[in-house]
Amino acid sequence: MADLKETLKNKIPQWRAEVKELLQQNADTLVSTITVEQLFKGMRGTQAIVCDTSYVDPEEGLFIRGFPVLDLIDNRSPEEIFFLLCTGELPSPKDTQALQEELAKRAGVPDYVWKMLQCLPKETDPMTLLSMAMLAMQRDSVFRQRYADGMSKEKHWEATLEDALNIIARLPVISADIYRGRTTREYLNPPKAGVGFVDNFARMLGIEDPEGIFQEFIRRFVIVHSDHEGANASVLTSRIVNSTLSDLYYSISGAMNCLAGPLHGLANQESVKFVLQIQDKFNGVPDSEELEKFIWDHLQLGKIIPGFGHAVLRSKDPRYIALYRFGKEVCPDDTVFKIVERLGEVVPPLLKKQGKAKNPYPNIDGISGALLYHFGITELDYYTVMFSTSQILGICAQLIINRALFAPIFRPKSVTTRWVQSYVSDII
Ligand code: CMX
Repeated sequence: MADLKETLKNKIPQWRAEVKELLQQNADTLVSTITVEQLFKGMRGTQAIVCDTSYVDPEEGLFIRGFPVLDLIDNRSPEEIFFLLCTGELPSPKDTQALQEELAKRAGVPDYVWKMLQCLPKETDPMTLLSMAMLAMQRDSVFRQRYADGMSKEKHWEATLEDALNIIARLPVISADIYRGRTTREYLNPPKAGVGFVDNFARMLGIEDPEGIFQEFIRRFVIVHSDHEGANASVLTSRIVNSTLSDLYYSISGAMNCLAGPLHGLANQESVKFVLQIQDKFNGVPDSEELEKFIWDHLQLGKIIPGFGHAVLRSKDPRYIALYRFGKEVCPDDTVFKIVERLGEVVPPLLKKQGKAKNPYPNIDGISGALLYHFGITELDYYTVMFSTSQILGICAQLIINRALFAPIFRPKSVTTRWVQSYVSDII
């Protein structure tokens, strides 16, 4: 941790200087405009946020600090990815080990969290449990305590880093417990010192894994979900909450509540539900013609095909490609995987024919749930918890950087529909 903190300490003055210079020389330079359609349709495509941790190229997909995600997927750990997201540099093996050790020290979850989770009704949605656990721990926020003690603005990022490390250490433990609590009601295996995020998370979930294939899957799953720019709905939510100087616990709980929506983090479970519906209807894997008809009828009813399309990407999601390749290696004959594979062939031409979706290709949520299902995690409402547990790496990194750069409170201006009507009529 000393190494992560030291690296950040060395870099932050330069980042601050760069932003200061940009603002001094170009404060009024126009970088984006907004159309009436963007005003009414979720500001889609408006360039309104700076995020240095990752970038989504419409054609090539996710880059993490300049590395295409496919270059990181084969051999990097979540600790390395977190270091990279925060600093822009891959850590040395020594730095990685130091970070792992630091996280292991912080993994103890306070007792009141377990008590709270255990007294909630069994049917409580797992995302609600996760978000409540996050909020419950807010009392431990280092940022909150130091702020109350009069911490200077200069030090905000250090307190945010402290909160981030505590959250990253504890969240896999809480997430695994939520899973085991729902499935077996058994106590979890406590985290082991000396092993990393992935080994612990995979082991604590309690899936039989004699050859370590599940663990390998979890590593990939965490990396592909770790960050996706700064303006997707959940990350943007966390940034808005954090911009008020609310701490990471409040900010991440906000992101989780946002991720729980069907158009966002819930899409992976919706996608598996859809695949299971196909499996039931056709008693297995339909042939291409049967599937084409089924999909076309579905589209004619005005329904969406979960796991396809994207607000920014305009080609096949490389995160989908990464998990598809893995699935092809480990479970090519699994029925759910085969249906996913067939959907990947059949759906894009039909979405193109329908002519509405700007991106007709599969996204990550079109495959991640199918692989979880293959490994025996069949509780679909748990999938978003896995997404969230991975996404905290990127959110924490973004918020540490925002505090380091003194990001101010968000306050765009809203206008009324009457104002827009009057504005456009003046132009005509
Ligand atoms: N199936 C059917 N129709 C779709 C579609 C899909 N998978 N994706 C987009 N469309 C439709 C939209 O509903 C919209 O229709 P209307 O004009 O009638 O409202 C039209 O095509 C245009 O949409 P768009 O501009 O291409 O897409 P948006 O930016 O509005 O929405 C997204 C993006 C992801 C919400 C949308 O593609 C969708 O609902 N996909 C299915 C859910 C999903 O897989 N979500 C996971 C996204 C992954 C991520 O967040 O990283």
